[in-house]
Amino acid sequence: MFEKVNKVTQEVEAFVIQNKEALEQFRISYTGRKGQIADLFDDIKNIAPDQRKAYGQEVNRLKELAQAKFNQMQEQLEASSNGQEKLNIDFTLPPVPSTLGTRHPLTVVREEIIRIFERIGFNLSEGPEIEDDWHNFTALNFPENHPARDMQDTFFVEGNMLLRTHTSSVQVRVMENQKPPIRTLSPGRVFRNEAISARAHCVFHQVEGLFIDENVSFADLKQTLYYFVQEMFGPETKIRFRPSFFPFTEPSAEIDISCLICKGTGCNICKHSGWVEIGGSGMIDPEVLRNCGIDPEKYSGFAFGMGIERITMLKYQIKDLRLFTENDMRFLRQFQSL
Ligand code: 2U9
Repeated sequence: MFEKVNKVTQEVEAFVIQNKEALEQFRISYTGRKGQIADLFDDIKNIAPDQRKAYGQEVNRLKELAQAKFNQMQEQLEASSNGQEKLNIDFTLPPVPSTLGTRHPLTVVREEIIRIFERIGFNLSEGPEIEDDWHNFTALNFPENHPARDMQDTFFVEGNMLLRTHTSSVQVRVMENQKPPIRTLSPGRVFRNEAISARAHCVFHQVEGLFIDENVSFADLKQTLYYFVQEMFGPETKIRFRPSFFPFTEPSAEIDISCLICKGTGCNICKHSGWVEIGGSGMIDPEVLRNCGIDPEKYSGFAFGMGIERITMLKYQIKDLRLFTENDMRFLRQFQSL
């Protein structure tokens, strides 16, 4: 009988457990309820009474040995089961192509504009898309009968609430809540009641800048925008200012850059003028400063505004504004990935 115990002990010690199937086989053969160790315990009734104690101790030792081996191998196999699955991968197979998204071209350009102005100390400001008449029009010197206040140009929501037609309303809020010096950039979505075409949309994006301090002059405006144009469109790009009119700036100027396509020699894009318009600018009207609680005797400032769609179309030679909202993957895939 003791020989049988020795034989099973040797078998248990020699049993190689490499995988879950072998572990199960080990359990069935040795540690399980109907395994060989259970049989050995049953055999105790056939042992001479004076040897039963020694026999019992031997079989118990074997039982502990087998159970310890089972537990250890079970733990090891569980710990390495993930690794085991990974090892089954065929590394010679071609990789599965990753489906990385791309950033929308308007996002790419908006972030580039922000980075350029951040480098010269501009911070970012945000405000509501649904505005009141004061922040969108009155504070900015729009006369009572100005055409922009007409239903045909502005989406009215209820009473004197409307969808902002420019992000200047954000800057009015900044001026009302902060003291100069102010250097802020407000990118955002704006709304105008216009028919959708290749050149116009009722929802588009603007970025406006505001710079207010003591002794700010038109020279500061020109130098700031010159820096922006060089950074955004390249060092070869020229800039020019054309006199204009806006209710909220005086004097006012339209901003043109030399045509990126023909470099100023004349082509279809610039209608053979050599110049393309990128936005507007001017010195903040003293009346607007006063409306927003800033003393125009002490402070002066400049402001500018640009359409992000327009800048993007010029930079990437996009001919139709509608491409920005159609979400055609063939168009979107051409832009920078995340
Ligand atoms: C405050 C005072 C003045 C912002 C300015 C423009 C000129 C301008 C247009 C460009 C193309 C809008 O997207 S567009 O249609 N913007 O021409 N914007 S000056 O002037 C401000 C802003 C805020 C308090």
